[in-house]
Amino acid sequence: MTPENEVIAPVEVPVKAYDVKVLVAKLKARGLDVAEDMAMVLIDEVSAWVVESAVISENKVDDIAALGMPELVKIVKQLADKIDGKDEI
Ligand SMILES: [Ca+2]
Repeated sequence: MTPENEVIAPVEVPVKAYDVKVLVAKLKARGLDVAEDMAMVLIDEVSAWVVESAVISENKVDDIAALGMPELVKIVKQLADKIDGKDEI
């Protein structure tokens, strides 16, 4: 229950699936201003960390997820490439 005079901000629903601009804006709002080159580093390191962990973990589900990582990285990097407004990949 909210007070009668409380202003509730409208929820913004992205109109485009996997819109990197939306993600970057969300991160910036949380204090993480991500430049394209840093996004690429994050993608490389997080994906490598997940695959390395999948190999040594006892969980078998992450082994299957790790198999799709190269294709996922390719897709995510193409999206991250749009952060600076220039398509370079
Ligand atoms: Ca770019």
